[in-house]
Amino acid sequence: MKLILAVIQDKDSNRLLQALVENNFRATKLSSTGGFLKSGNTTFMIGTEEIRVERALQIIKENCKHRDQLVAPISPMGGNADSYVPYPVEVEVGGATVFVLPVEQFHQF
Ligand code: 2BA
Repeated sequence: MKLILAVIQDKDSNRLLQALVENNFRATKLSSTGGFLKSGNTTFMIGTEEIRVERALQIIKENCKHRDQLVAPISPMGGNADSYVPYPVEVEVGGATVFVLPVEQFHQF
């Protein structure tokens, strides 16, 4: 068994959940926060047989889009002013950031 952890954008989360359920995947949707943008994103936990991992990755790919997002400047507040960027910067946010982990044990009590 494998555990897929997928960090995706909130905007894609309902569509992805629906597609996973339609394809008989079991998934848990968690609210998460990206360390860089410090804004909300969504993390999916998907436990599945190894043989179905490729199909799950395909569904994630089909339902999650790259988008550009503006990062507002943050005051250095006593930090190093050399690295301070006084204007908003555009970053491209994935798609999906996906980890596939081995599952040592799986229990449902
Ligand atoms: P955030 O950490 O909020 O990052 C949002 C986007 O900002 C990233 O998109 C990337 O384009 C940019 N970014 C992140 N760190 C950066 C840095 N040090 N310098 C310049 N730009 C930077 P993605 O790479 O698509 O990541 C989307 C979200 O996926 C991340 O949100 C984070 O929540 C998660 N993530 C990405 N890589 C991860 C990792 N190695 N481990 C855990 N979570 C990760």
